[in-house]
Amino acid sequence: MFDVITVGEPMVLFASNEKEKIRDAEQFTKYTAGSELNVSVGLSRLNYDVVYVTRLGKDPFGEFMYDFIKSEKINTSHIKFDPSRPTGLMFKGKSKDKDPEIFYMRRNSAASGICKDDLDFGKNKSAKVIHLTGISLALSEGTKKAVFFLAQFAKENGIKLTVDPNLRYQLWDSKDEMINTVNTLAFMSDVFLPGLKESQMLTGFSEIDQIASFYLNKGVKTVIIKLGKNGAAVFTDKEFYTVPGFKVPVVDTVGAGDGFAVGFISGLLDELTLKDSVIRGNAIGALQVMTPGDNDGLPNRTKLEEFLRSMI
Ligand code: KDG
Repeated sequence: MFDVITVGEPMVLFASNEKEKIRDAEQFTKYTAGSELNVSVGLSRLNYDVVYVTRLGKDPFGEFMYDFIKSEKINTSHIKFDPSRPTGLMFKGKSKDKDPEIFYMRRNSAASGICKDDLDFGKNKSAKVIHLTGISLALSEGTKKAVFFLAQFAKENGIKLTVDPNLRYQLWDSKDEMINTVNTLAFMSDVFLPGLKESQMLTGFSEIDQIASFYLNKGVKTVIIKLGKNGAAVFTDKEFYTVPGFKVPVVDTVGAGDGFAVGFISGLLDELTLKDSVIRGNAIGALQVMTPGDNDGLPNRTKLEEFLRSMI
């Protein structure tokens, strides 16, 4: 029995050390990135058994990535190498008060060749949570099928499904296709985790209660709208409340949503209350924005507890 299964594309990330614009940057630091990878890293650091399904190129970046994934003790049983395609790359400008410039080199990457056949879990049919994002829906027809296959697998096996829309406009041909596809996945989720702007784009509504009703009426059990530094708004069919965020010095905002997912999912796995899971989500989101990479701020249990104690 796994704790969590997820599928996605890992990328080697080159983050500018000083310049805001990638074209002006001369020095970069090498990191790893990819939303579902970040979530896998965070949950593994909290000692969960996470199966991360992906494909890597048989190139120096794929080898670097594999070593990183192994060093993070993520379950590698569903990672394949594809010698015919490259590992995805991502570049990031430096910016602490707005979203940084992002440039991808990921078209036809090894991970865009992920397909349903990569998702054979044999007799080990069970996991406690499946976590999916809209990024993998956008990479190729194969990754889209893989994501919906896993969503259906969650439904059929009574596995909790968490979905983060993670809208990446650069990856979609059309806005309508993005909205329809991501909403189809969102409607299957038990817990839907959009950011405020994303949820406005996906529903056409501006108010959080209208947005939440839109998804609750489709059968989603819990809708959590992430409000950045203001925390998160939580909606179920019985209750609504907001949980304030933690005020921390921001170095880079990328990865905050993945940090939130890590904290929230770990709360579910630890059987915390919904509210305490959201507090943990806010805490790990805050820890992640204090570092320049996309997963380098994700804590182990000791660091998480220290942070929560320091914030009282
Ligand atoms: O959520 C953080 C991700 O956006 C980042 O690590 C890279 O997966 C990524 C993407 O597609 O932008």
